[in-house]
Amino acid sequence: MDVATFGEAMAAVRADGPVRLGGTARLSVAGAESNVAIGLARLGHRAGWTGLVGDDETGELVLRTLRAEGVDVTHARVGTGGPTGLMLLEQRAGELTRVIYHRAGSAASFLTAADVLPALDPPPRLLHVTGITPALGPGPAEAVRTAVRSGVRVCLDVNHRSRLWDRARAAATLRPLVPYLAVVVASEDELDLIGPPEAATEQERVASLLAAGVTEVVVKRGAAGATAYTPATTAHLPARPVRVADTVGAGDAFVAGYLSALLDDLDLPSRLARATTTAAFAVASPGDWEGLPTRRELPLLDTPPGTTLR
Ligand code: KDG
Repeated sequence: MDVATFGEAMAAVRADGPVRLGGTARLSVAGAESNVAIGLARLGHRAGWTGLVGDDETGELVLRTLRAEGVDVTHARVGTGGPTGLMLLEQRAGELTRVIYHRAGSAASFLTAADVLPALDPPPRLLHVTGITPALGPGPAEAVRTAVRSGVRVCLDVNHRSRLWDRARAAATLRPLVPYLAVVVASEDELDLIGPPEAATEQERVASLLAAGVTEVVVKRGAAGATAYTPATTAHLPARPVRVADTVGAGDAFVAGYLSALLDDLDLPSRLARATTTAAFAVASPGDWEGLPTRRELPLLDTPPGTTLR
């Protein structure tokens, strides 16, 4: 396996307007880690997702979708706890999307270390985890703590979800993971959740993470692009300009592109180039992952706007 990941994958219902007004909506699948797994599979990597879904039709939807996308779900299973989680997304005003979760007590909140460890044997080249999973409950938090200590090279995307927990709890949970991390991905406003409390600037936070053994720190800046730091070098790339269709999932697309280039042994600027490209595909297409590119499609955004390929 190239990349193993685990977390909560949910049914996602995207409403055209405010949920309270009803109207049309579209049913799909969401989940930060499963989005990354799909992105990597589309780029031709062997990606496996582990998690618990409910014994219900939306659980079937999750597993069926991941299988159809070529994600290995050997270690995923129907849990004995609650239902598959549900996430509603409403287009609230212009490009402002509001998320409503129905995931407390979901199947995924019963995940334990025992559920995820089999996916790390034999060890994958990379393990990808996010800061969402430890917010789901004590079992998932323990699963993350145990998995990151397995000796596999770990990428953590901070992915703070303020609807799940507050920043103080997130920081107290995530900071102790640092000694086990190889790659840290965070948006500008998340870096303080993983950097040391005494650090005041991005440079100090990054320096501390690198000193603790993290080999690369990647800071996402939305439309302003991203910066990647290693102990030896720094690279920055602006975001690719695209017409915004849906920004949800762009961060996961970015991670998929970045890890794909890392697995391909590309240099730092090329990792950012692939990451900003996959993120741009996500931003330009509705849905969390539906618009993600295959490897052959990566150059498509190099064509001028309005191009028709015949
Ligand atoms: O990263 C996109 C995610 O927000 C979405 O797929 C669902 O994992 C999710 C979450 O917790 O918000």
